[in-house]
Amino acid sequence: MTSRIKLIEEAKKLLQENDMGGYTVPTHGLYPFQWNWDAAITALGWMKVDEIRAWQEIEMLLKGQWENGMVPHIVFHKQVDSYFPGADVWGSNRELATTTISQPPVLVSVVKIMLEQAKDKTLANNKLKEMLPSLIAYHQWWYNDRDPENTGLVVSYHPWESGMDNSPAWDKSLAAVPPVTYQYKRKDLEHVDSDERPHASEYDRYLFLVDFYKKSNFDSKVMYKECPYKMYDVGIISILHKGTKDLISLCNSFGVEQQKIHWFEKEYQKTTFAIQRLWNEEHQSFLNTDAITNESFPVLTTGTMLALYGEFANREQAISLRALMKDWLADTGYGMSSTYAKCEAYEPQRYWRGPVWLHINWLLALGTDHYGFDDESQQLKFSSEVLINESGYFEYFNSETGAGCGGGQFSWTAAIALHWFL
Ligand code: 9WN
Repeated sequence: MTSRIKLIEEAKKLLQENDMGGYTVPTHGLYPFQWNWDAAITALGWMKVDEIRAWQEIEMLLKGQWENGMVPHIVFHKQVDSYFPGADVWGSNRELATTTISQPPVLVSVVKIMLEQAKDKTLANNKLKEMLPSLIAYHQWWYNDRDPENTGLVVSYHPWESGMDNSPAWDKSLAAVPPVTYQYKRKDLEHVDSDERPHASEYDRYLFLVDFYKKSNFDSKVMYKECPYKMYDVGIISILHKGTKDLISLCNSFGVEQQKIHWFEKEYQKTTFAIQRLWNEEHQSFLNTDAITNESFPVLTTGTMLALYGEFANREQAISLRALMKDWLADTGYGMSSTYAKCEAYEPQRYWRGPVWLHINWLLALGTDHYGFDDESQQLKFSSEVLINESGYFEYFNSETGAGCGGGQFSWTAAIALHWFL
């Protein structure tokens, strides 16, 4: 058992060691650039070390924002060879190279927490005034580009966009994407054991999608019409929804014109109704659904449970989800396994098919707090603390043994520990 003071010192040191001068790599080697949702979560950790540096993390991420408002999933601030697929493969053709998809938009909600927790209020208010137009543009992009038919549900174009890359929820839809047939060399396997990473058959399709965006010239109309992978991802929709609620609140506090606020309120309302289409009576859960075939997947994941964080569940649905969560937590000892252990596809060690991720435990705890499910919230927090005490700051953890997996010295794990319980 490591002492609390030592854990705090280690977490702070870790952030400083992963600092590349304004942005933080998730971990050296395996992920040598700035990732979208990692940056947001890492900024929460920086708030406990250096507030100026925390705001800078967000500013650096926003440097990669596209003119259409998209905040990309990776910003390639510097050329580094230890990651595949790098900037050249994505072919964004921008002065500051980026990938051409986004990631779960937790950014606005994090910025709101930073503002609330800031000790230096003048700094926080000034930063917020500066960045609010970019945050507004980011959320407008999601609704305009990813829901051009006004269904109330945005779509995602890539498992990488979900942040939960090889979740079994994507298996069937990804299998329908053609594989690339050329040779390429993965770099992730030089850093991490292959039994913790996605299979080659998945990478072949991940790359097909990257090539498809390039061939479409990143034209949003072409991509919406022809992308061979389109998912109603409950995780993304929930995170976006909560973000929009927070954005409306920020816009009100900072005097943004009413017309803009009303536009977001309408989008918010639309999604509140539309999400009910994804509720499945038999499984008593919201289910990820293929937006091309309309098939929904009865694979229960932490992504589907994020509906609690999105505050989508009505009272009855919330009670069902609570019962499911109780059972889920009882099956494994360290918080929420990324896939429910009773699902056939569950694997305790393989990346997003079973392991526990600390930032997801935290998001789910915020969801349970919203519904007043105190026992589950405390359990999530307690088991997350146990993981850190026993295993340290790993990327993710074996859901049955608690052993650290993937990359070590991992920024978002340390940041969540600093923000949440240290
Ligand atoms: C692809 C950086 C990222 C996280 C994702 C996680 C993993 C990348 C990869 O690492 O994805 O984006 O190459 O495996 O799945 O959630 O943001 O930590």
